[in-house]
Amino acid sequence: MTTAVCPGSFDPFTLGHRYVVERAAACFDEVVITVVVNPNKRGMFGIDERIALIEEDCADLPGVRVDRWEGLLVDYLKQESIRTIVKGLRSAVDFDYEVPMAQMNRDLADVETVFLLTDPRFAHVSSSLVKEVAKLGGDVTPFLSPHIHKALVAKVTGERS
Ligand code: COD
Repeated sequence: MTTAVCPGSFDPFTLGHRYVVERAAACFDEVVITVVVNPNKRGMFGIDERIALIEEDCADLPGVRVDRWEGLLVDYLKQESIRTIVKGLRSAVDFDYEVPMAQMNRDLADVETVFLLTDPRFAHVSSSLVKEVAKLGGDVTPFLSPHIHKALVAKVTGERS
C-alpha cells in the first residue's frame, strides 16, 4: 500500500490545501494530513479545532485521514513507516522555500518529497492572506469550504467584539 503525508499548519485549511490533498489521494492509496504543531506559534485555530475542520472537509475523500505531530516531520514519517511527503506548489516562491526542506528531509531520513501543482484558482491563496482579508471584512468565501468559512467568520467577529 502506498501512503503519503501532507503536512502543514492548516490555520485554517483552505480550498488550495484541499485541492492538493485530492490530487494526492488520486496518486496514493492513503493520504495522511498531518497538522504540525509549532509550540512557539499560537495560531488562530487550536490544533483540535483545525483537525475537526479538516476531518469534516475531507470526509468525502476515501483513504484520507488526519493526524497531528509535534517535532521533526521526518520523525513522524519514521514512526509511521511512511516514506513520502506531498507538498503543494503555488509558484516559484513556494518551490524556492520547499526545496531546502525537501533536501534536508532526504538527508535526515531518506524520504522523498513529491510536489503537486495547485489549481490556478488557488495560486494566490494562503491561510495567512485569507485570515488577513477576513479580519478586514473582505469576502473569502471562494477560498474556503462553507463550514471553515463560518468558523473563520466566528473567530474574527469574536476578536473584534
Ligand atoms: N495551493 C496549494 N498548496 C498550498 C496552498 C494553495 N493555495 N497553500 C498552501 N499550500 C501548501 C504549502 O505549499 C505547503 O506545502 C502546505 O500546503 C501546507 O501549507 P501551510 O501554510 O498550512 O503550512 P506550512 O508551510 O506552515 O507548513 C510547514 C511545515 C509545518 C510542513 C514545516 O515547517 C515542517 O515540516 N515543520 C516540522 C518541523 C521540521 O521538521 N522542520 C525541519 C524541516 S526540514
